[in-house]
Amino acid sequence: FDYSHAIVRSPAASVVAGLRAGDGPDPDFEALCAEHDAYVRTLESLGLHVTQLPASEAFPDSIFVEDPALVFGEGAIVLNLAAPSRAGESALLAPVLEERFETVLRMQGPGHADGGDILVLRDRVLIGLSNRTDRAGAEELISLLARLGKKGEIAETPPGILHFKTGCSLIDEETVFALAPMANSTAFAGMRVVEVPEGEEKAANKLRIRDSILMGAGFHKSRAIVESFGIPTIGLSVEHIGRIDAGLSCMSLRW
Ligand code: CIR
Repeated sequence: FDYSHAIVRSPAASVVAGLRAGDGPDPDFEALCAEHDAYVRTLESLGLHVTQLPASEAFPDSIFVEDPALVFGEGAIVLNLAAPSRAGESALLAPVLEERFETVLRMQGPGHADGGDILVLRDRVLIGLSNRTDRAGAEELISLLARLGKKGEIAETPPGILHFKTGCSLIDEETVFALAPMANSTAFAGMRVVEVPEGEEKAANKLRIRDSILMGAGFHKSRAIVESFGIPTIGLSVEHIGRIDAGLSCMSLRW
């Protein structure tokens, strides 16, 4: 969690047409920008050096920089995104990573993987299969992770959940906060699993940065659970970001 750097991308006006599974309302552009701004300021206030990339109108979902790449101190991996409207985001981000990392590996396909499906644990990297991450992609990713000295492991994302991390996040290195359908996953073997309270499903995607946890504002039960671990929380509005199926982890790459 001891990150020193983050990359984010400013929202483009096209973000209001971002992908979503349901047919809910569009986000409001100004309100979404305010949510994004507050997020960036929070990362900075926690001591991260944040690079803010320019908005890209051609890619409505490109503010979700977590999905086209995986980054570690040891190097970066450019991923193959499954959603056709997002596929070009990898090429958009790759040069930015080339400038910052000595080692940049690339998925070649034919498989796909989204960063939102990847949960980095202390001793292994979980890759959740989902509508965006297929087995071929996960297997290719395991071999790329091995080149960075990391062990990848395949996990399942329950149906109806966009990304693996839509349904879970870490409280600390031993503790995962997970939606009920994921709580018994064998992927979390050896860890403590705390269930997300009913009615607060959108609180599952939190973000631990150093000694704090960023979480959606208003999820009082979840906040009390997290704080019972002695970790201060920072509540951020995710109402408009949430309208396009996103949460807090999606908006940055951290290392
Ligand atoms: C999408 O469907 O791809 C975007 N509207 C939301 C992506 C959220 N990303 C993430 O959870 N890592």
